[in-house]
This record gives sequence, structure tokens and C-alpha cells, in this order.
Amino acid sequence: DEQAFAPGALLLPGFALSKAAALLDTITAVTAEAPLRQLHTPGGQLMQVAMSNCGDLGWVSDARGYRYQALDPNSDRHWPAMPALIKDLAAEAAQRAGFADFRPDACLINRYLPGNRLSLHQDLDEQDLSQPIVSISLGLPAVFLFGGLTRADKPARLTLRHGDVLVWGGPSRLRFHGVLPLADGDHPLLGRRRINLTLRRAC
Ligand code: MD3
Ligand code: FE
Repeated sequence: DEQAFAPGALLLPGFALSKAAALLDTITAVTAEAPLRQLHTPGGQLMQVAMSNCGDLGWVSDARGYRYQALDPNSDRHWPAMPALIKDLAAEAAQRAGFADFRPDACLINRYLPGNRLSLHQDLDEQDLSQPIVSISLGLPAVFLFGGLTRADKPARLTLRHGDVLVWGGPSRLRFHGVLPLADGDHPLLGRRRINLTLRRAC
């Protein structure tokens, strides 16, 4: 029941469901080494969503800007390695969407608590924008906003549920997108939170 809901965008409902518990275990291990933290935007705002990374490169934001870097700024150590479970799942999802050679080098971990939102933005910090982005949703459902190629385009809404995987490539790669404030709830596996894994080829 995969669904191409925009050119280059493929929703794979429940694609990660059978691996959710194992994914959560790997995320718990990664965030024990590189703890989730709230970053500041270059403009000085504290982001609501807490973030960490695994893989060769991790996405960070601070007063100097947005970028990918090999070291966790909190520890000056390399980010934890990307677990094969996550890398392989993302490559398999990308393949289904027609990206045969997706080799992610960066996995951003986003942790949402009730009330947390992510404002509308474009993902522009990656070198090769012909490479897709794969996102894996775990825990509480979230209302995802996907807009057009300008901020003025009115975004459509899509609920992302536990186990859903999305592939964004081609003409959808540069769409504006965001997440509405997370509604409270209690997920059987994750409790009162949502975790999103976003896999990218950063360099
Ligand atoms: C559409 N994360 O990390 S995932 C992000 O749910 C981010 O945490 C959101 O936006 C989250 O940058 C959305 C789905 C997603 C990710 C990247 C995209 C959708 C996208 C890039 C282009 C278009
Ligand atoms: Fe994004």
C-alpha cells in the first residue's frame, strides 16, 4: 500500500513496524553516547525538538549557522556509528522509491515531546540534492506539513504514524515542510514522545 503522494515523494506505511523495537534499542544506545539536546538556531532561538546524530556526519546548529560535522560539539568526539539496522532499512526504502544507490552517511535523531513543533523549512545543507532523504517515524503520531517550493505555498497535511517511512527525492526534495505541535498521548512502545530518524547523504 505504498503511496506516491507527490512527484518524488513515497510513503511506505508501516515499513519499519516489524523493526520498531530493535530500532528503539539502537536509538537508546546511540543517545547514551551522544545525548539528545536542544540546539539554538543561528538567530538565537532554542529549538523545541531535541536532536542527536549517528553516522560519519551529524547535523548541528548554533550561532555560526547550520552544518554537518564529524564531531559532536558537546563531547568533541565522533558521533556514534550508524547502526546497520537503520542504514539498511533506509537503503531498502530508498530503493523502493527508485533510488538504487542510497548510502546515507548522516542520521539525525529528532525527539518530540507533547507540544513540540518544527517550523516550516527547507533542507538545503546537503551537498548533493539529487540524493533523497528517508524519514522513519516512531511513537506518537504527528501531523506533518508539506508545502511547495516557496514558503507562500499552502502546505498539505499528512499524519505520520509509528512505523511509517517516507522517501523524499526528485522534485519533492526541496519542498518546505514542518511538523505541527505534537498532541499528547501514550504510545505502548515509546510513551509520551515521537522519535523521527532522518537519513541523508550529507557529503
Ligand atoms: C520533505 N524532520 O529533520 S521528517 C528534518 O518529522 C525534518 O522530524 C521532520 O524536517 C520530522 O529536517 C520531518 C520528513 C521529511 C524530512 C526531510 C524532508 C520531509 C522532507 C526534506 C524535503 C522534503
Ligand atoms: Fe527538514
